[in-house]
Amino acid sequence: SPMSVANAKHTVLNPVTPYTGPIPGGLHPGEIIIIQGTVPPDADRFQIDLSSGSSTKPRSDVALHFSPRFQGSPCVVCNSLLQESWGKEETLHQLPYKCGAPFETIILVHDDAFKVAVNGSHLLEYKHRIPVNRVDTFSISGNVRVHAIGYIPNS
Ligand code: 9QG
Repeated sequence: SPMSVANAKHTVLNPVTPYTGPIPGGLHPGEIIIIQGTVPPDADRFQIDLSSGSSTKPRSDVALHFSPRFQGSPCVVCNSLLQESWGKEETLHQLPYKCGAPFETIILVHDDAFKVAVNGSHLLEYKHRIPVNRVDTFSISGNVRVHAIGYIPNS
């Protein structure tokens, strides 16, 4: 059945960006994060990061860096940051976001991968490089307005 922010156990409304906050209870397989927002006109890029802690110095490991890019050849770049180094990028040359338009992004946590859907359609899968049980922090930054972040627990 379709998931919406109405199903969320915890919701963060209209956060100021860049936003970083705790994922309530940490992240577990079966859980879902819903992000509703709007891409401003003339956006270059924004990014969603699921991290292990919120340290900036040294920078915390990022399990999922999800980066829609609007300039040049439109794409979505995913990667992980481990011990302050980026790994190999996984780039999808497809961009379901539109400058000036609202969106809904759903991140589903599976045992082996994150699955990301945008506006009701599956977009990509990203295999875990960092154990999900280390992820406890959500960030969103760049050219984006955020209306709501919802956390839906695994039943
Ligand atoms: O550019 O690519 C993802 O592979 C880098 C960017 C970096 C990431 C990375 O500079 O930018 O997108 O968190 C970061 O440092 C973001 C904002 C090869």
